[in-house]
Amino acid sequence: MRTSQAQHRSSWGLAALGALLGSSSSALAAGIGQPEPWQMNRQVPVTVEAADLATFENGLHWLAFGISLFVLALILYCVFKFNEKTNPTPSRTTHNTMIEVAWTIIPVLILVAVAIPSFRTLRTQLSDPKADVLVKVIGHAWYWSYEYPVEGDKGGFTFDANVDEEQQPKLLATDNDMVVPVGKIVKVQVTSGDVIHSWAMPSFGGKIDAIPGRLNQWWFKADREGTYHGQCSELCGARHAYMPITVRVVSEQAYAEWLTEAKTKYAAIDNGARLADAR
Ligand SMILES: [Cu+2]
Repeated sequence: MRTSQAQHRSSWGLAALGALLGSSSSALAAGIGQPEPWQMNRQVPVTVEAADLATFENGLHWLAFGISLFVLALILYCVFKFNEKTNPTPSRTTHNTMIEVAWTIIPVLILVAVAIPSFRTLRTQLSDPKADVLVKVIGHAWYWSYEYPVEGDKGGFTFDANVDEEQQPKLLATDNDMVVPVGKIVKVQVTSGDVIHSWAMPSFGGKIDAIPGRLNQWWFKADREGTYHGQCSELCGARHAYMPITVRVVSEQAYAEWLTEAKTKYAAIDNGARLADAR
């Protein structure tokens, strides 16, 4: 009876553990292009840079975990080995050159090891590759506008993207989306018309400030078609939380079709072609 009870209990325990692991692994699996409830990790990366960032971040977590364990072990060692009872007459040592050199050099080496992949990622992000598509992004209180400059017979329009509160995902959808082709280098030139905003796209692994009077630049190459959501990430005022970013990554053909459509659609709204031509 006792055995069967114990077995019963342990099987319940296993089931609970399984459920916990299952739920935590689903909590770890983040959404594509948008956050998910109970998400613990980054959103699924769709650019090489975003994947690099995720790998780098995971590595850092393990490193910090290892260092914490080491420090905890040292503390426990001191607590048990050098307490009043086990060590009634403490040593009066005040200096130990070897240890002092080691605890200076080793952290420096760790930081240098961390800096190498960090600077490498930063250098890639801030490099200036030849763009296939250029989009000018302007932050306003509290919406974004996008300009597609004239390129041959294409482009030459501008449009605003306001939050669409009727659409899902809630507060992440916009009435007009920025559209770019898949697998192409998209350069965004980011500025602001009023206060500082920040154009952030988690799935692309990037974020860049939109500063009035300054033109910031960033690029991405999305490897996967889909709809990706981001948000203004610089506290910019009352409706800061209501200026989402939606980027639709589509096939080259769909992009060409959208360009033609958009030129007519947005020119009809606010004479965007004339505005973009003037710049
Ligand atoms: Cu903002």
